[in-house]
Amino acid sequence: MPEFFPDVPKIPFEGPSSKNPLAFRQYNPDEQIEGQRMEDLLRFSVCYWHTFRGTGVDPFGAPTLIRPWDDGSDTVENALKRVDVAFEFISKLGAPFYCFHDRDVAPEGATHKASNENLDRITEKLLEKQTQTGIKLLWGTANLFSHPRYMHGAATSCNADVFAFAAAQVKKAIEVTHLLGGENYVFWGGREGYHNLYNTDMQRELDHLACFMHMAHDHAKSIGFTGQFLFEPKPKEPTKHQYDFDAAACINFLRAHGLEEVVKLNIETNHATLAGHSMMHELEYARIQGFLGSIDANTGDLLLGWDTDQFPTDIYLTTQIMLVLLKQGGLGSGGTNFDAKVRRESTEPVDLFHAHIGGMDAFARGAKIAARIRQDGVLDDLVKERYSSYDSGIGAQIEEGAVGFAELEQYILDKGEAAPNSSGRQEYIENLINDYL
Ligand code: XUL
Ligand code: CO
Repeated sequence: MPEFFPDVPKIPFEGPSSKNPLAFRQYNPDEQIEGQRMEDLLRFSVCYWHTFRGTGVDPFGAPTLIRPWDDGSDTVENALKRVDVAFEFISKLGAPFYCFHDRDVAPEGATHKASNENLDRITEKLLEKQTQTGIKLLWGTANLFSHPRYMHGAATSCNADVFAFAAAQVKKAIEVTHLLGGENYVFWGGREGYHNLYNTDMQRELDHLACFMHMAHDHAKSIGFTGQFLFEPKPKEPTKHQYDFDAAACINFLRAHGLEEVVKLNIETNHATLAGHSMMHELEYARIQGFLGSIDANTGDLLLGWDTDQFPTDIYLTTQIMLVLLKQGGLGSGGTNFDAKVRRESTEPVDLFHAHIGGMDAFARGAKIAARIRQDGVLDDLVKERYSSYDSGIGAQIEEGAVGFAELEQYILDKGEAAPNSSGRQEYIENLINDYL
């Protein structure tokens, strides 16, 4: 079997003093963090779409990325070869998982039947490679946005035939995910949103989306697929308004349509920032309500307003993410999927390794920092102290539901004025965090 990355060995852990660009400085799979192996806590995943299908094309220019193994055709032969490339890459990197959309791995055919046959051929090879290498499928999904039929959306399309086509496609994608032992199945809204409310029946579109997800869940159950369903928030792009805008909108949608028991969220950094939130906010909001399922690890650019899907290298960001993930005790069946692409100027195959090594090291470092912060209890102590007025007296009575407005009015009439506020100490806390970085 020819090697596609002949100059790259299996990436070793060499520790912080290493000068080897093809080594981990921080990510050491067996190292324990809060009683879990780093590999089991972080559950890194390589995404098929950016890493093996990205070409460097952008709205202003042609492909730039050099991928010697790829003949550029959308054929089954080329797709089969890419499977070898992908598993060599993921094995050498040492990531335990990968993720894909149906159309990333296999070409769309002239009919749904032909597409399914293509997918079956590739799935067979994916399964063989998974068995050979031990690499597992974190999640599968269906591409319901690239084909022109999905121009008005898929489950929210005004065209019922398109809804039916999308259903057929997701049925197959769930079956393939099940066959490959996928641990989750993702719904990212793609074109489920609108550009213009004058021509949109929002109520009907949202009802259709809910009906679609119920059908998906019914089918998953009927074939014995027990993987976690995940809904991925994103506020805009490609539509002006995506229905899965942010964690709050998604959770509301799921609860309003009786899907809260069967769907959690897959939260992506660049989507959080597009929605005007920090990633930490989105994670914490989802976590406190029991909806934090998995993450798409990437980052946007502070100066650009679109979904740049860059690899995460900011230690503040990864520390904040890990503070929330550790509070939850990890991601369960979820993982840390690099939904990120190398810049179109990073043209060589080896750049894919630099990108993933950097992302994995940034997360490992963030995890270690977050664990130290948690071990010292500095934030816990500060937060506990800040809310201590609710631990006894009137505060405890409020939390217990033992008082109402009348009792609280009497309390204030008797007291005259509220107790003085203490300092929020924001700058002190920010300095404290810096001490750990
Ligand atoms: C798009 C995006 C998707 C989903 C899977 O912005 O994040 O790749 O992660 O469909
Ligand atoms: Co994503």
